Amino acid sequence: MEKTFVCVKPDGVQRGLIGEVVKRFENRGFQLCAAKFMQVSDELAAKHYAEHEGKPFYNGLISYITSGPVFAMVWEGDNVVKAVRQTVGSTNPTEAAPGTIRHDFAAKMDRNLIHASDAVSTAEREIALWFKTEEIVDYEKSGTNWVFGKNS
Ligand code: FUP
Repeated sequence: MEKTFVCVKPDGVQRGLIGEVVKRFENRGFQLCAAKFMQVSDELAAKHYAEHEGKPFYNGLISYITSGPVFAMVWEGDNVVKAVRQTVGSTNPTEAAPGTIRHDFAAKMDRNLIHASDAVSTAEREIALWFKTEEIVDYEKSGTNWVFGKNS
């Protein structure tokens, strides 16, 4: 099944929002496949945000993501990339829809709490960057059919 990469950024960790984020994805029925609490190195930050290198906000972005520990995760499910982005909300919290994580807990783009992969190809790249293959746990989650079952 499809997988995506999600990371509670340093502001989310410091504000005690790890549980809130995990709860929202559990509530939707997605399956947690991997998680780790870690300090992001400058090297990992640069690889993760390589597409933004040279932009005016790049240096600040690297300082932000390395400013404290993060909680990195892999989630699995049908259309999980799109669904997780929907729950996360727009990059700018003042444009995020009510009910999304960024709307409900953030106020500006420089402190938008959470990262989630924006496409299946991005998810594959980010999961490989942040996790070793053996850190991804493959298991049967009970009740999966009640979330992802088909009627035909
Ligand atoms: P997202 O995928 O929603 O995290 O957004 P992007 O990949 O476009 O941007 C990554 C991060 O860069 C955002 F979380 C916030 C930051 N950013 C800025 O600070 N200024 C910008 O103009 C664009 C992005």
